[in-house]
Amino acid sequence: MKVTENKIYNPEAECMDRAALRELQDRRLVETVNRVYNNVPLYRERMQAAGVKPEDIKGVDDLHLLPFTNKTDLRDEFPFGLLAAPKSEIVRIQGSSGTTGKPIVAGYTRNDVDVWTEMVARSLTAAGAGKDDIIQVTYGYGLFTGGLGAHQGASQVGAMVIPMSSGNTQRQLMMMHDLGATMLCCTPSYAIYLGESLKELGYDPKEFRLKSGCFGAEPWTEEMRKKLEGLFDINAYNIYGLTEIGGPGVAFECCAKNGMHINEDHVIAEIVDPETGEPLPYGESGELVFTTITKTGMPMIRYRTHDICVLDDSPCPCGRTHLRMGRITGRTDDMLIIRGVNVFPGQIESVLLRIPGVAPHYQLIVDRVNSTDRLEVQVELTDEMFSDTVADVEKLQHTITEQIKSVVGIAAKVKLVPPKAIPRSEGKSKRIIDNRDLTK
Ligand code: DLL
Repeated sequence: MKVTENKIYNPEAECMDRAALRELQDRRLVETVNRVYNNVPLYRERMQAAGVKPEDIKGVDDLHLLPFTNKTDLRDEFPFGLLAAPKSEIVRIQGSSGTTGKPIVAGYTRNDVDVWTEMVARSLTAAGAGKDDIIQVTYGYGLFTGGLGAHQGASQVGAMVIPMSSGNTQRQLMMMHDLGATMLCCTPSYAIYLGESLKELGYDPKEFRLKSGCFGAEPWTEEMRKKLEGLFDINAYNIYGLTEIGGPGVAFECCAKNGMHINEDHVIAEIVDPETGEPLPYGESGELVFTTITKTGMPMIRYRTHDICVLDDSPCPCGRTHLRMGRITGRTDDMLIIRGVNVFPGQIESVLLRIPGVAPHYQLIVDRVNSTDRLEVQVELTDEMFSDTVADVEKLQHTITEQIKSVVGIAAKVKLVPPKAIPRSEGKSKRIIDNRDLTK
């Protein structure tokens, strides 16, 4: 494996003395709290209900006094209710799956896009990127933050960007080979698929110039890292982020490959007990909560990510002083990530409820076949539909498949099952059967 040099994009910020960093966070938090209190009714009302005034927040030590925000707030305030800046200041909309059929959207000002770009530039630099690199971006371009985020960061470090977007494995490999890409940015599962397809398509891995990859947008494991590094003879780095906070680059791995540095001059991270919401000490596993302290378009205060991980404040040999987060080991809600796309059972349900002929009973079965996630949606037919002609049933199956594709954004296999075939439960119905083994 090629050795990655320990390069730091912005040493002044990334290696800042922790006491100075704390002062910076205190100041930026106070600014942010005032901004949202004065401009966003939801924050003002929540703070008033909790009996907290902006002047009560003097710094990070007071963070716990502030109420949480959640994905449902973005849904309820859709599309612009959480903006803290006039719409005329918003230069970009990015989005991701909501808990129902509608996506949630986040508005970014010019400042927010610049902050995000800097965070990705830091991430790519930590993975070895510089102006001599050729970076193939295979994350999807669009509302999803992966493609544009990686693209902006790659441009910022002065690299040559190949904006492939997702899909078309043969073409991806051809470009990677012919243009001599040195870095790959995509989901880890797709990277494995590309690596496995390489030999099948008659390429010799030695003909590739790839030396590293920045992989994220879905959970992965150390086993997957080993596999990826072997397939391409590269260094594989983890990169984390979410649309609401600032897309990819919120946290990223350095050459120590031992947790992802959180860009703490832009966000404050906490771990809380998912049940009680009480903050937990570093080292304990719990729900990750972020507060943005430099965003101006849609700042987020104590945003509950539903991602489970641990925070680590031990010194890192790379010299960066920012806290590290461990791999995401689970979710506190029912969100699934399938081929990098966030999927909520509620989205599928909203599709099914609109289609006559199906009963509101369904199950989602997720498998991983040859490193690729597969989703099967089993849907119960109504009694009337069950006695219909085969042609009608096939038409229905086609309609459901198309609508899931258009609402959720992924291809699912739809299997229609007879009435009462899906097991009923006395309590919460079991909607998801996830057969993927994320330890491999
Ligand atoms: O997935 C942003 C991103 C793009 C990150 C490209 C990294 C690379 P969303 O679509 O809003 O944003 O989904 C955010 O994806 O809350 C996690 O559950 C999951 N996730 C993102 N990165 C990782 C990772 C992008 N490295 C949600 N490991 C988050 C595990 C991840 N899960």
